[in-house]
Amino acid sequence: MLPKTKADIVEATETVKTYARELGFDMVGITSAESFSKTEEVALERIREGLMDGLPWYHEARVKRGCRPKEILPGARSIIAVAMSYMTDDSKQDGDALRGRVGRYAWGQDYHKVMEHRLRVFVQGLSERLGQTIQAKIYVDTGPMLDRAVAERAGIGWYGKNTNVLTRSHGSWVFLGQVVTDLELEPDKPLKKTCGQCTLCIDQCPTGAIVAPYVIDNTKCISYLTIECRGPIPRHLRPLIGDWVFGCDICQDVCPVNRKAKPTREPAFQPGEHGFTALELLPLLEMTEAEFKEKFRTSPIKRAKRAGLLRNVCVALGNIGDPSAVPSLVSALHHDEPLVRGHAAWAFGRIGGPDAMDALEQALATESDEGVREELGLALDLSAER
Ligand code: B12
Ligand code: SF4
Ligand code: SF4
Repeated sequence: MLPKTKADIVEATETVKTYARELGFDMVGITSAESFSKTEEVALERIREGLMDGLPWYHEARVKRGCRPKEILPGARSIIAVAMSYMTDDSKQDGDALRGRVGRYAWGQDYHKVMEHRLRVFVQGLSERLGQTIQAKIYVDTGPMLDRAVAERAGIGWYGKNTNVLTRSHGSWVFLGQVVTDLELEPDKPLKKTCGQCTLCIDQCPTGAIVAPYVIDNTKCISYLTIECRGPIPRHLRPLIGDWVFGCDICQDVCPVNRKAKPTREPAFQPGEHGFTALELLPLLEMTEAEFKEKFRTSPIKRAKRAGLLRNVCVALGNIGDPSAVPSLVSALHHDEPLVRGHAAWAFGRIGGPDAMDALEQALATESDEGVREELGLALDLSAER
């Protein structure tokens, strides 16, 4: 193939950007395939300091590979970074059912699937438009690359102190993805914006998970605790989770940049018929495995797995503290998963009252799991104090 002229590169870059927008990506930027050396340093430091604990799949080898695009795709020259908004209106919840909050990113369909499919169409179509076969690797939170670092270097947005990438037009309510490719394209420049003196996200995070500007302690973040954490939620953090049952948006809800965020154009991210802006809690406690799989089939919520979601539901009910939850929570005290039984016990301890005490004593008489027995004992002490 003949070497490309500057004009060819500019034309190809224009084609890439126009086509990405045609396919519904709200933002598109280009960066080189050079290594992300500073990012690698930062991420390895986070791992060594224990700030990424709890995510066994997030290890040093993964970070190193993800920060070296030419190891991912030999011959890589450019990375096409894309962002899609998931900002939708809060739908009004009628009635007085007990509800738990869901992170906005999970209100609609699973973005991994939606964006990955769209990027496959993009790469295919691009090859046709440019008249050449393109080597490409696609990622949407689906591989070792650090999606935020790519987006920042490609000028899509800047790092907020809550570590999210903030964009001018859509705030931080954007999903990020990228295509590593052998195409030669004109790189964009990173933006020069910063958070300035603002510290709202740090001040408002209920668990103190933003331990310094741009640094999250994963083990304290409600998003980790309600989505990725597979075991018990540390007891001292449970009261701070409030009514979040999947993810957390507090550090984004308070962000002034997000006040002007434009809504998404993407129908798949609308809560619609199959989406969830909030979950009605009590029916979830009765849900079978098959019902769980069916209800959350196309939703990111399935990642928590049924036991994890029910654990979260128990924590939220304990924090809401409404005694009308007691009859449903009794069934959770006898759930087949010890994880759920233990957190149901904790919820009873928080709600307190004679009915809760009775339920706890009856469960203690038959419970054989040591961890759950400990939870039951602590819950009895707590409800006795109330
Ligand atoms: C692990 C992970 C998590 C973990 C850890 C979060 C974290 N902050 O690291 C948990 C489970 C807690 C999590 C939560 C959420 N996540 Co998440 N997560 C990831 C994942 C898989 C890797 C992130 C990572 O590498 N973290 C390690 C640290 C080192 O990287 P970092 O936070 O990006 O840090 C950068 C900056 O802090 C910056 N930096 C560091 N020091 C300094 C210093 C200065 C001065 C500056 C300017 C910058 C700077 O450089 C770092 C490296 O790029 C990515 C997908 C991917 N493959 O990249 C999604 C991803 C980051 N998550 C995403 C989302 C949507 C969320 C949630 C909003 C979901 C929710 N509602 O609950 C929350 C937000 C919580 C928060 N405040 O970060 C989006 C973020 C989109 C965006 N606009 O930024 C991503 C990119 C997925 C995607 N493809 O869209 N997530
Ligand atoms: S997602 Fe919630 S818990 Fe995590 S850093 Fe933001 S405000 Fe804190
Ligand atoms: S709340 Fe303030 S400090 Fe935090 S990300 Fe937004 S602008 Fe930056």
